[in-house]
Parts: sequence; C-alpha cells; structure tokens
Amino acid sequence: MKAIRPPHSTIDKSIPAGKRLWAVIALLPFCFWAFVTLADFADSDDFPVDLLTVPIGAAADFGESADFSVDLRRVQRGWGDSPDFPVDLTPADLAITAWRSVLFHWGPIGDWLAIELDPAAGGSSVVSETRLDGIRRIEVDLTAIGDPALVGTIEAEDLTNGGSIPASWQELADNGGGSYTLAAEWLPGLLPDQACYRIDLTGRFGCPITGDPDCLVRALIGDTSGNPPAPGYPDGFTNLIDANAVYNLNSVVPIPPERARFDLNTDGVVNLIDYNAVYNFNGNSVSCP
Ligand SMILES: [Ca+2]
Ligand SMILES: [Ca+2]
Ligand SMILES: [Ca+2]
Repeated sequence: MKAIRPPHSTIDKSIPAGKRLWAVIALLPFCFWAFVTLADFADSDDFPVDLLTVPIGAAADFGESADFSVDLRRVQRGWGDSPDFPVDLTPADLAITAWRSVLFHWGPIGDWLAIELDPAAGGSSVVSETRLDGIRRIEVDLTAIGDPALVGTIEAEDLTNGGSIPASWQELADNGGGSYTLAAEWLPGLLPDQACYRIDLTGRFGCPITGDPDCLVRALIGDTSGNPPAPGYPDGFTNLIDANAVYNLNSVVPIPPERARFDLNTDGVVNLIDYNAVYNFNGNSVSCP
C-alpha cells in the first residue's frame, strides 16, 4: 500500500512561527561558541605546524630565489579533508638529460647544430668537438633549475694543460613544460685545440642532481671518424681515416644535423674544403683520462 504523506503546507503549519523563532534564538549561543572556538584553533600556537621553512632548491618551484616560509594556516583545504592534511613541498628532482657542444652553421642550415656529448665517457671514447671553431658553447638540458642563484660561473677544467677557464657568458633558459637549458659560452681561443676539458655541475643548483653531473669533452679538430655511438668514434687522433670519412660525405647539402661534426668550417655543406681542413690537422691527437 502506498504511504500517504501529508502535503508540505501541513508540515509548515505543524511548527508555529513563534516556536521557530525561539529555536533560532536558542541556537545563537552555540553558533557563537563554535565560531570563537574555530577561530581560536586557527590562530592557536598549538596548531601542529604554523610556519614551515622551505629549503633552498624547493624555492625556485615557487618563484622564489632563496629560503622562504609558508604559513600553513593560510593553506586552503576543502570540506571533508582530514585535519592532518598533507602539504607536499618536496622539491622537484633536477635531472640532467643531455650534454652537447653547439656551433652555428651558416648557408643552407642557418641554425645551431650540436655534437651530442657522452657524460659517461672516459679515455678514448670521450666525444670530440671536431669543427674549426672548437669548443665555444656547451649546453646542458635540465628538468628543473633548483636555485639559479647558486649555479655560479661554469668553468671548463683543462685536464691537459691544467687550470680552469670560466665561461665568458652563460644563461639558464626556461623552455617550458619543465624543461630548461643551461648554456655556457667561451670566447674564441679560450679553450685551445688538442686538450681535454671537464665541466662539472656537481653541487650547483642547491639540490640533489640525478643524471650525470660532469662531462668530458675533447677539443680535437678533425677527429670525425666513426659512427657514434658505435665503437671507434672518436679515437683521439686526427688522421687520414678522418679525412676519408669527410671525403665520403662530399657534396652532402645540407648536412643532416647528426652529421654536424663533418662540416668543419660550419658553412652548412660538407665538401672538399672540409676534407682539406681535416688533412691540415693530420697527426694531431689528445688523450683524455
Ligand atoms: Ca660523467
Ligand atoms: Ca679519428
Ligand atoms: Ca663545410
């Protein structure tokens, strides 16, 4: 049998207006007590953590450049959240994802082309910067920037002749999407040929770094042979094997980006000019540790 419910008008009339008013008045002290208690709780020194200092390294994620504090009483939480709500202030990992030596190629290229470096390589497998301009610009890809104020001046440690050469200019660029590039440039002649250099980012950025924080790069014009990452490239010697490798690419126009190392004079074309350039440096060599 279907239940018979009284119409709304019947319910409304069951509580006289006078009683409803008294009920509201009776609740007012409780509402006031609840308001004062909640406000006091929010300002209480007993609140588990009022201020939390964020360490260097996390700061950059918040657009700050050094330590700063977060007033947790101002952190919003939604209805239904636990009072012990978590606030995750763990700094984003800073991972190094790529190292490269970069030069501008003219003519049909008209762009920067990279020789990809291998930060894990040592000895004969250290990648060579083969082009006539030598090592001028090193780029490092990062997934975060930590505290940019702590990066300091990038240096190239000369493992062949001793000493460290500070970069002439550097920048930290935001590529968007959590991708950043640190670029360091040296003026012509500061990093001579036939030398092995080490660039070390250990301890920079003020936060832990994953990936390989240091990279060796060999300055050896003409050491083009091989097909990286296949064994035999490079070998630390500029000789006729390297010259022939260039000759085999004669008249490749424009050069594919991955073959930038064969375009010694960076004119965007591999031809006999590049072949002769390698030939002129025949017999040069340098070893890396
Ligand atoms: Ca390394
Ligand atoms: Ca070689
Ligand atoms: Ca060329």
